[in-house]
Amino acid sequence: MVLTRLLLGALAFAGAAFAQSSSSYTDPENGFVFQGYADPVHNVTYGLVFPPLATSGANSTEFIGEIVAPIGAEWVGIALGGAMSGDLLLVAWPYNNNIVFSSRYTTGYVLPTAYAGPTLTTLPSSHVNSTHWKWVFRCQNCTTWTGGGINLGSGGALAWAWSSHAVDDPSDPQSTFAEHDDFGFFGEDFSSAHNPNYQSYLSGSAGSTTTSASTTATPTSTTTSATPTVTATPYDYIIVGAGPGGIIMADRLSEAGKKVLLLERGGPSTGETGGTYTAPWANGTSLTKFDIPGLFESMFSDTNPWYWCKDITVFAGCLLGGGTSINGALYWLPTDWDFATGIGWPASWGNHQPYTSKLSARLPSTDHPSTDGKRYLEQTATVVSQLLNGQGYRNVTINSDTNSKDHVYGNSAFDFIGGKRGGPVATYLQTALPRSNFVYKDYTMVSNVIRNGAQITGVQTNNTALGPNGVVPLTANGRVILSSGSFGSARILFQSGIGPSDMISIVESNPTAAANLPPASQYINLPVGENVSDNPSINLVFTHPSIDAYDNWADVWSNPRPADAAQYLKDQSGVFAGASPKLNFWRSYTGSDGKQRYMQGTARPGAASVNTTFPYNASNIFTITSYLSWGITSRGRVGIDAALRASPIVNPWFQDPVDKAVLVTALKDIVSNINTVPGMVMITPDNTTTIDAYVNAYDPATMDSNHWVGSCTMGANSSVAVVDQNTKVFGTNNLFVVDASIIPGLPTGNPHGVIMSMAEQAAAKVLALAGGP
Ligand SMILES: Cc1cc2nc3c(=O)[nH]c(=O)nc-3n(C[C@H](O)[C@H](O)[C@H](O)COP(=O)(O)OP(=O)(O)OC[C@H]3O[C@@H](n4cnc5c(N)ncnc54)[C@H](O)[C@@H]3O)c2cc1C
Ligand SMILES: *[C@@H]1O[C@H](CO)[C@@H](O)[C@H](O)[C@H]1NC(C)=O
Ligand SMILES: *[C@@H]1O[C@H](CO)[C@@H](O)[C@H](O)[C@H]1NC(C)=O
Ligand SMILES: *[C@@H]1O[C@H](CO)[C@@H](O)[C@H](O)[C@H]1NC(C)=O
Ligand SMILES: *[C@@H]1O[C@H](CO)[C@@H](O)[C@H](O)[C@H]1NC(C)=O
Ligand SMILES: *[C@@H]1O[C@H](CO)[C@@H](O)[C@H](O)[C@H]1NC(C)=O
Ligand SMILES: *[C@@H]1O[C@H](CO)[C@@H](O)[C@H](O)[C@H]1NC(C)=O
Ligand SMILES: *[C@@H]1O[C@H](CO)[C@@H](O)[C@H](O)[C@H]1NC(C)=O
Ligand SMILES: *[C@@H]1O[C@H](CO)[C@@H](O)[C@H](O)[C@H]1NC(C)=O
Ligand SMILES: *[C@@H]1O[C@H](CO)[C@@H](O)[C@H](O)[C@H]1NC(C)=O
Ligand SMILES: *[C@@H]1O[C@H](CO)[C@@H](O)[C@H](O)[C@H]1NC(C)=O
Ligand SMILES: *[C@@H]1O[C@H](CO)[C@@H](O)[C@H](O)[C@H]1NC(C)=O
Ligand SMILES: CC(=O)N[C@H]1CO[C@H](CO)[C@@H](O)[C@@H]1O
Repeated sequence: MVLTRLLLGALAFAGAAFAQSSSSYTDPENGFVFQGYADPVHNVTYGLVFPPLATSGANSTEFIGEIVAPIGAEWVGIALGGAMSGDLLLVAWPYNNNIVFSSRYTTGYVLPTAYAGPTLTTLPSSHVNSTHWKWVFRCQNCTTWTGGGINLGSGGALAWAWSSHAVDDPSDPQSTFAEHDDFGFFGEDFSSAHNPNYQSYLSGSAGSTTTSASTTATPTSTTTSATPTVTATPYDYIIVGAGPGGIIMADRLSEAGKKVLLLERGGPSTGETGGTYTAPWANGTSLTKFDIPGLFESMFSDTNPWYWCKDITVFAGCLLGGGTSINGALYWLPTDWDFATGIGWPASWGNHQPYTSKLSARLPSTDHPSTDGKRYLEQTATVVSQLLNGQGYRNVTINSDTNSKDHVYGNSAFDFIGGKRGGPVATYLQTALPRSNFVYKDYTMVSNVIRNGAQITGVQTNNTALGPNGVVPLTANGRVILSSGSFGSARILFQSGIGPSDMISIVESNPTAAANLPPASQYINLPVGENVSDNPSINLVFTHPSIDAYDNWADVWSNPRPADAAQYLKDQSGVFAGASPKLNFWRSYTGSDGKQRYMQGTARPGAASVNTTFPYNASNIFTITSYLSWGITSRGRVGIDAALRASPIVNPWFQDPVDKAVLVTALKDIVSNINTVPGMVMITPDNTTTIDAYVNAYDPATMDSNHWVGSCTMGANSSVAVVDQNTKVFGTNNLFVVDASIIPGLPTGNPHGVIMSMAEQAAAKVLALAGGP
C-alpha cells in the first residue's frame, strides 16, 4: 500500500555496511588529508579530518570538513549521523563569492531549522570560482548532539543531500528551501580520519606528511580484496534474494531434492528468524517491529530505519522477506485476468488456479487478524461502506470471491497469522530451512553473475566465506535464479553485461563493477528496466465524527495506548494485531481509448498529510487512497546512476493521459454522494480546490505505490522482453528471474499475492524445463 512521506525521512543509515564507503585522499589545493567520498553522480566531494584521539583526558569534539561542489549544486547538506531526523545537519551554498552556511536540526521529516551549539568557521582554502564552490570549515562542538553523536573510533554513516534549486534567500544562513532533489549515503571510517597535522591545518598549513595516505585528488570507493583460502561448495540452484519470489522458489526447488542456496543481502526480520528490533513496549518479547502488524505505520517514521535498501531511491525492503517484511500485508489472491494475455502474459500462464490454490493452502488470508476473531478500529470501514452503498457497491469477502472486482468492497485482508506478520517467511521459508539440501546465507550481496557467454557458472558475492573471492559456483547443469526485486534484479543484470547499452556503459565507468563485466563481445542487449509500471495513487482525506484516527499512528512506537499494547502482548489480539488499512474496494472503468482499467480503493484511519485552511478535528481524520491498477497503459523505466544506485529514471505514472482521466473520474465518483453520509467532510482537497486541480498539482513522487513490476518482463522474444515463458533470460542457458520484475502488467490489487502465485507456477515451469540439474 502507499504512503506519501518525504523519502529522506525514511532512508537513514544501516550500520556500517555501505555500497559506497570513504577512503583517504589529499586535497590538492590545501594539502589536507581527508577521509571522504566523491559522489560520482553530482561530483560533490565530502571530506572530514579529526584531531588525533586523546591519549589522556577527553577526546576533542571538533573536526575540519570540506564540501567541494560543481556550481550547479545550489545547496548541499550533510547529516553527521546518516539520517535526517535527530542528527546534526550542516548546510551550505555559495553567495556573492562567499559560502553561506548553518547548522540545523529536525526531529521530523520537515525543513530543518537552526541548531545552536556547534561553532562553524570557514577556513581560508574555501572559494567560489567559475566552475565550483568549495567550503572548508572547522566544526567545533560537533561530535555529539541532541540524541546522537559520532563514534570516533569506528565506522559510521554520513548522509548527503543535494539540490539544483536555490534556497529562498541565499544571503540568510537560516533561509528556507525546498526539499532536496537527491540524497545518498556513504560509510565514513571515522577511525581512519584522525590526523597528527590537524593543528597545522587549522593554521592553514598541511604540515609534514606523516601519514600513509594516498595522494589521489578525489577518493574512490574502497574495495575488499580477499585471499582465496576457502573451498566453494557448488549448488544446483543459487537463488539471489529472500523476498516472496526467492523464498517460494527456494522452498519448492529444495522440496524437489535440488541442492539450493538462498542468498540475502540483509539480515533477520521477525523474531522467529532471529530479529530483535522492536518498540520499547515490546522489549524482551520475541515480537519485533516486523511481527507486530500495528507497527506498520512506524516503518515510515522510524529515526533508524535500517531495513530500507540504501542504494534504491524508492522504498524497498533489504532484509529477510524483502517487501513482505515491511509492507502493509494487504493480500489478494489473483483474479483470472491477472494472468491474462491481454496484459502481456504468455498463454501458457493462464491456468493460474492450481498454483493459487497451492499458495492459499500454505498461506491463508484473513480479514480479521486479531486472535480473538474480532475486528478493531472499524469506524473507517463503516463510514466508507455507507458511502459506497450509495454508489451500488456490495460487501464481499474479497479472497472468497476473487473475480468480483467491480462495485465491490470488503474488509481488508492480510497474510497475518496468529496476530503476527506471516507471509512467506513464516511459511515457505520454515519448511525449507530444515532440509539438508537447503542452505540460507544472509548479509551476502550478489553484484553479478559470472558467465561465459550464454553459460552462467556462478555468482559474485561479497561473502568471502562462501568461496574464493566470494564466488559461489554452480553444479553441472546448475542454474541461477534472480529474485532481488524490480530494482535489484535489473541492477544485477546490468552488472552482468545484460541490458541496454546505456546502462552497461554506466557499469563500465565504475572501476569496481567494470572489473566484473564479461568482454563486450558477450554483452546481451535486452530491454532490462524498460516498460515498468506502478500504480499511480492519490489520497483523499476526510473527517467524520465517528472516526478514531488512532492519533494518526504517531505514538504506536514510543507511547502506545497502554490497554491496547497490553492486550496485544497478552495474546496478540486487539488494535495492534491489524495494520492500518480497514476497507478495500474496486470498480471497473472503460477509458476513452475503449480499454478497460480497474480502480482499487484502500481506506484507513489517519492521513499522511492534510492541506486545508479550514479548522478540522485531527482526531477524526481518515484517508481513501485510490489507485489505478489492471489495464493501466502508462510505462516508465528503471535504471542505475554512476553510484550504481537504482531508481526510476522515467516515472511511470500518467504517461498516458487516458490513465489520468480514468483515475480522476474514479476520484470524482468516490465523493459523488458524500452529502448522503451525515458528518463526512473532505478536507484534502477541501471545497476551495477541485479534484481536477488537486490531481494536476499532485507531486508525482508521492503517487508511488511501491508496486513496481515489469523491469525484467516476460514476453515473446528478446526485442520486447527479458525472460521467456519459462522465466529464463533470453540469450542465456541457465539464468532465470522470478520476482515482481517479470510481471508484464499490474494486477488488480496490491501485488504480493499475485507475485507468490506466480512464483509457485514459475517453480513448476523451471523444474519441468529440460537441461537443468
Ligand atoms: C512500503 C511498501 C508497502 C507495500 N505494501 C504492500 C501491500 O500492502 N500489499 C502488497 O501486496 N504489496 C505491497 N508492497 C509491494 C510488495 O511488498 C512487493 O511487490 C514485493 O515484496 C516484491 O517482491 P519481490 O520478490 O519481487 O522483491 P522484494 O520483496 O523486494 O525482495 C527482494 C529481496 O532481494 C534482496 N536483494 C536485493 N538485491 C540483492 C542482491 N544483489 N544480493 C542479495 N540479495 C538481494 C532484498 O534484500 C530483498 O530481500 C509494498 C511495498 C513497499 C515497499
Ligand atoms: C561528473 O564527472 C563526470 C566525469 O568527469 C562527468 O562525465 C559528469 O558529467 C559530471 N557530472 C556532473 C553533474 O558534473
Ligand atoms: C555544544 O552543543 C550542544 C548542543 O549540541 C549545546 O547544548 C552545548 O551548550 C554546546 N557546548 C558549548 C560549550 O557550546
Ligand atoms: C575551481 O575550483 C575547483 C575546486 O577547488 C578546482 O578543481 C578548479 O580547478 C577551479 N577552477 C578554476 C577555473 O580555477
Ligand atoms: C576517545 O575516543 C576513542 C574512540 O572512540 C575511545 O576509545 C576513547 O575511550 C575516547 N577517550 C575518552 C577519554 O573518552
Ligand atoms: C531492552 O531490554 C534490555 C535487556 O532487558 C535492555 O538492556 C535494553 O536497554 C532495553 N531496551 C529498551 C529500548 O528498553
Ligand atoms: C461485510 O459483511 C460481513 C459479513 O456479513 C460483515 O462481517 C462485515 O462487517 C461487512 N463489512 C462491512 C464493511 O460492512
Ligand atoms: C555484503 O553487503 C551487504 C549489503 O551491503 C552487507 O550487509 C554485508 O555485511 C556485506 N557482507 C560482507 C561479508 O561484507
Ligand atoms: C495546498 O492547497 C493549495 C490550494 O489548492 C495549493 O495551492 C497548495 O500548493 C497546496 N500545498 C501543498 C503543500 O500541497
Ligand atoms: C474531536 O474528536 C474527538 C474524538 O471524536 C472528540 O472527543 C473531541 O471532542 C472532538 N473535538 C472537537 C473540538 O470537536
Ligand atoms: C467549505 O468548507 C468549510 C469547512 O468545512 C465550510 O465551513 C464552508 O461552508 C464550505 N463552503 C462551501 C461553499 O461549501
Ligand atoms: C517479438 O514479439 C512481438 C510481440 O509479440 C512481435 O510483435 C515481434 O514481431 C516479435 N519480434 C520478433 C523478432 O520475433
Ligand atoms: C508499452 C510500452 O511502453 N512499450 C515500450 C517498451 O519499451 C520499449 C523500449 O523502450 C518502447 O519502444 C516501447 O514503446
